[in-house]
Amino acid sequence: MLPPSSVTTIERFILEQESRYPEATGELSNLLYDIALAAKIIAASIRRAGLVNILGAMGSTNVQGEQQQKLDVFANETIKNCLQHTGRVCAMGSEEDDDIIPIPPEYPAGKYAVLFDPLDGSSNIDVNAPVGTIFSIYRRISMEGRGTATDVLQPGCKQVAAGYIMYGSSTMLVYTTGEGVHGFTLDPAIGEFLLSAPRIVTPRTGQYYSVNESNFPRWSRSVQVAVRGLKGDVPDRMQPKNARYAGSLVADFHRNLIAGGIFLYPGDNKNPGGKLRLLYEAAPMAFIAEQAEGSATDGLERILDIVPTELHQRTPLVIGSRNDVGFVADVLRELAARPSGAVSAAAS
Ligand code: FDP
Repeated sequence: MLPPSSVTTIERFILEQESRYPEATGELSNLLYDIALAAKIIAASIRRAGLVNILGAMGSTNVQGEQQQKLDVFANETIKNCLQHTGRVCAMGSEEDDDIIPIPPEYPAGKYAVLFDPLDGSSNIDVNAPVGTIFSIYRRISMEGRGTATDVLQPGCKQVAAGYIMYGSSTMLVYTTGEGVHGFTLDPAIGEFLLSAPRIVTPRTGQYYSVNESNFPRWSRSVQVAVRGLKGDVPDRMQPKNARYAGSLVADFHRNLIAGGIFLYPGDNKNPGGKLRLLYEAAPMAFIAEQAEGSATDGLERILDIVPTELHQRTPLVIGSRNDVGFVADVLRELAARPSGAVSAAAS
């Protein structure tokens, strides 16, 4: 077999990016490797998840007599263990933990705050469908010592990096540090993430819309009209789209990022604030979407401008190709101005 002529590992790529900034200390680069390491450990564990029926269910005792952890707990602990001892992080926040996660006293605190959803879409695990990890990195605001709530409660526009790992037919890590969006595929044979999608740009108008339409009766009329518009109700303004919904944000977002499309999780009359978490899901995905020339809104406001007040705050989310998100935002705005009216056939 011939050696590959040009393979870019994630390490080489991050180092090359870092070398453009002579003042960079390398801490952010190392933090990104720490996350990549956690991703490899989680990916290996997910690959074995389908064997649990044969080898023993999660949460039960395995053949060595050890207690097996559920995958979401395992993913959460893995990320914490990979980040807490390095001296690069001052505090963490996880979708799985109620409160801010302090760095243990025996380890030094660093200059970054990291937020993560360790295993998003975890209901998909049981059916062998894709799941993901989402992460978001902020520079700390507090001056010294352990991190505080101010370090983790920052608006998305202050992120220095964000990304996700999709555990699908292959494992992909996609991230941005504000210089475009880059994708890497894990080569399991050598255990390295290799550059597979440099500088991802999402199409201006997409082919797909992704939304849980079983919530249709509980949506406001304006959301109903906007979703009907995506299906072809106002053809002069929006060509009909094809539906795709996996029920796993990372998988739905990733498909739309590459092929073009829009993902929506609006509020409804049961959950007016929506379902998805601002800090662990919406803000990091919004940073990636914008860096790929897409956009993200809660219907009224740019996601990246929302200032969080709570760690587990939820938000409605409309994210993806710029023209599609713009269409939905315009319809919501038009109907907020005249709630019982119809949308105009042509864009205002
Ligand atoms: P899950 O509950 O399976 O963890 O926020 C979590 C999330 O999945 C997203 O990944 C997904 O997009 C959404 O919820 C799916 O929610 P619905 O089942 O209500 O459609």
